[in-house]
Amino acid sequence: MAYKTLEVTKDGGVCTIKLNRPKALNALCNELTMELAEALAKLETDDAIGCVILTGSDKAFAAGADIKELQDKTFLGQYDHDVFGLYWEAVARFRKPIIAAVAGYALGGGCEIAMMCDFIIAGDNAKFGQPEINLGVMPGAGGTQRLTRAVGKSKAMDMCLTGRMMGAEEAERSGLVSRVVPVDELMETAMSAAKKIAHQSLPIAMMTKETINTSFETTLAQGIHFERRLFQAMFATNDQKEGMSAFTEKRTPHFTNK
Ligand code: DAK
Repeated sequence: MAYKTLEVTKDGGVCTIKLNRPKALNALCNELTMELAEALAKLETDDAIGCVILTGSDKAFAAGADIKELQDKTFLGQYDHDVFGLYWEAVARFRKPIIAAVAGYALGGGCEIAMMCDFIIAGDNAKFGQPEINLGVMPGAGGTQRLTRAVGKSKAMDMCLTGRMMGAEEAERSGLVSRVVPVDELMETAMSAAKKIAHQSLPIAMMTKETINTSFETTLAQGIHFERRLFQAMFATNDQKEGMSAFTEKRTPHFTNK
C-alpha cells in the first residue's frame, strides 16, 4: 500500500519505514501519525517481517509534532481527539523488534518516538532534544518519563528545562543511543543489525523484548520472576531445540518461529 508521508520497503525479513515529509523536516502531522500506526499494524501480522527500522532523512529523523497543526488546539481538542496518544503509542506497543535509525534532528515528538523504539542507532550528526518549553508546553508523549529513564534526572531536567539539544556523542555517552556511526553508514549499520535480529527466532526475540521492557514496570524480584518463567517457557519451542542442536552439531541454526 502506498502512503503519502512514509516510504515503506521490505528486504530479507526487515521492513524499513522512512518518515517522508522532507519540506517540514518530517514534522509529525496527523496524517503521518495515522499512516505510521497503520503501517505498524500491518507489520504486526506480516509473517515475513522479523524486524522494523524506523528512520527519517539525513537532515531530520523528525523535528517533532507539527506545530502548525498544534498551535490553535484547545484542551478539549487535544483530549477528545488524542491522535498522538492513540497513534504514536503504536510504536511503543509494537511487539516485534523495532530499531530507530536517527540522523539529524530528533526533537520533541521525534525524540519521543525514537525512544519508543527498542534501541536507537545514531548517525554522527544526530541531535536529540525536548525543546517544547520554547513553545510554552512540555513533552507530552513520554519525553519526561522515557528520557529520564534513559539518561537520568540531571540531563533530562537540563534538556527539558533549557530546551538544549544533545549531540550524538553525548547521547551515546548518556545511554540514550546504543551506537553512533558516520551518518553515511547509518542505514547499512541499522540494516545489518535488523537482519541479524530478523534471522533469530521471532517469538524468542519478542519475548526477550517483552522481558526487557518489563524491567521498567516492575520490581527487580518481579522482573526476575517474569524472566525465569519465560526462559522456562522457551523450552516448549522448536526453536530452542533447533538452536541448541545446531550449536552441538556445529552448524547454523534454522529457526522456524515455532
Ligand atoms: N512543525 C511544523 N513545521 C516544522 C517543524 C515542526 N515541528 N519543524 C520544522 N518545521 C518546518 C519549518 O516551519 C520550515 O518550514 P517552511 O517555513 O520552510 O515552510 C521547515 O520545516 C524547515 O525548518 P527551518 O527553516 O526551521 O529549518 P532550520 O534548519 O533553520 O531549523 C530546526 C531546524 C529543527 C532547529 C527548527 O525547524 C525547529 O526548531 N523546529 C521545531 C522543533 C520543535 O520545537 N519541536 C517540538 C515540536 S512540539 C501530544 C504529545 C506530544 C506532542 C504534542 C501533543 N499530545 C499527547 C497531545 C509533541 C509536541 C512537539 O513535538
